[in-house]
Amino acid sequence: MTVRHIATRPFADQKPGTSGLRKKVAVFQQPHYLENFIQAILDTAGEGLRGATLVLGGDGRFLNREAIQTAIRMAAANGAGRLLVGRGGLLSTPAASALIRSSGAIGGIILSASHNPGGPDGDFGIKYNMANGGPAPEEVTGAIHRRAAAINEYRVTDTPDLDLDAIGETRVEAMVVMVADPVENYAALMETLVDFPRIAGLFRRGFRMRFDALSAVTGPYAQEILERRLGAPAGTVVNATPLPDFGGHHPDPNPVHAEALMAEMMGADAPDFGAASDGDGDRNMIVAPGLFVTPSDSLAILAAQARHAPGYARGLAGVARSMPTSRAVDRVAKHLGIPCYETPTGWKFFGNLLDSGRITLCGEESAGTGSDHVREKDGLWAVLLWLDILAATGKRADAVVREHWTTHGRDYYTRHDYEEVDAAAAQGLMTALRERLATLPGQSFAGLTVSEADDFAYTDPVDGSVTAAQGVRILFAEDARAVFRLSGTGTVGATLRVYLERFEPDPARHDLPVQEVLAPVIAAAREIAGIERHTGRAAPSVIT
Ligand code: VG1
Ligand code: CO
Repeated sequence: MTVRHIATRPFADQKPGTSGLRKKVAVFQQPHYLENFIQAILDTAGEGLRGATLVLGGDGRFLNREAIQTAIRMAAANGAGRLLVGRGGLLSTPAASALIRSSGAIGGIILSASHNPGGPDGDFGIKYNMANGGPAPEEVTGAIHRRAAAINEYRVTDTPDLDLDAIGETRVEAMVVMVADPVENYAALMETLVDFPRIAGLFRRGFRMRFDALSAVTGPYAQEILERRLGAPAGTVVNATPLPDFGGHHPDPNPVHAEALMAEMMGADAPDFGAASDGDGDRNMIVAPGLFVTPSDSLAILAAQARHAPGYARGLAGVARSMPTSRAVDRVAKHLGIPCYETPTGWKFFGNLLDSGRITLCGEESAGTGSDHVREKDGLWAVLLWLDILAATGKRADAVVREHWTTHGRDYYTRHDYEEVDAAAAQGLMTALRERLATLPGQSFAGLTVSEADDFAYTDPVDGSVTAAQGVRILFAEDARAVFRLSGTGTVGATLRVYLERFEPDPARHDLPVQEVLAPVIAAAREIAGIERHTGRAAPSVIT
């Protein structure tokens, strides 16, 4: 076969972050940039790649189709045996994870910058998932980075572009390429986890729902599952066609960026349930009529109620949350008598816990929830589990949330993001904060007294690996907490994330404005970290 060996030089910035390599589209458009990174992935897969199956798909953003064609030519040139590609080059992240697992692939390449904006001026990204369907762990992303930093050649066939829109099998030299329906395998998996006839009954009885796909990859999945298989009325799913620029949407499902859904759910004629997903379909946002459900609460509620769904009727082995996620799920775990693990931010840290059977459910404050059915967070799965719980209990979504608070107490929660801050200033803030940690306990700020302060380090209970410096935690004696860390997914400057929470056991105080309840914690956090002094910012750019 005709394999071309192309000479290249390393780029200094090909270091994967929280979830793969994310850069501005223009960065990926530099000659050899994409090819270098794909070659680094394939080199890291090594001999195992020869003759093996790989999964390939993306979230449909600008550059997706071109990058898919390049990846196909490179996989063939590097000796892969079979490539499973989603039709149109599409695969949501959880669907890719499911396909890797069910096809016996050695891994998968997912093209996505997830919740980051798309289009020619937006972001692009690429990540590698392992045979378990999960994001490559730290030692593998480290190896990919080292390989990319030393690369001098990549291999590619000179075959023409494939037709990505026709389902079927072709060959690129010796490699078989199968273009498959991106939804089918995923939808079949969902049918094994939740009770489809029971949810269909809900819709038959007039239950109204709005799912906003934000013109990103979940549109076709939500239409097939909600409208076609479960019988929700046509039009339940809006913004259902994946567009290269997401129709100008910022495909991040939170109250700020999903403002149309929020307005509808807060309105007089609100549907019974609202949901949205992100660019690559792994995040979910849940809105009850008149009430936004924080992702931390959603995780806790799903953990408390999962047994209603057939896939979880046997109960949960354990649960896990990322460190900045509120402690609401810890209370449920205690109540159920099951272990609760606290991991660094990023789904890759849940992999070993899921693989070893230590946990069944896990989640992050950033609208990520998932279970052991795949090794990624799964937006539509969380929506379906919510629907099944509503169908099984016959309760309204807002009632489920309020009853949860009455039983377990409410963890008031907010996240303040300071975006596109000068990178050196942000680092300076974190360094200064870390240096002060030992002196903080006992001191008071805005009426709150620091009880503990540390820099979170995680020891993986399965392989013993240690991941240090994952964010600063400040605990207050008043049962409140502030967490500081820098984002690992941004593409411009640095983003400082400040996570703020306070526990309230008294049901008479469960309906107060969130920012008001948290005002002392917010003030204390600003003071302790000297946010304005370091960043020049008097207020966050996004509050969720
Ligand atoms: C963010 C979130 C994190 C999530 C990651 C990837 O990372 O905080 O919880 O796992 O995005 O999600 P960071 O480092 O920017 O805080 V996705 O849907 O963008 O793959
Ligand atoms: Co995502």
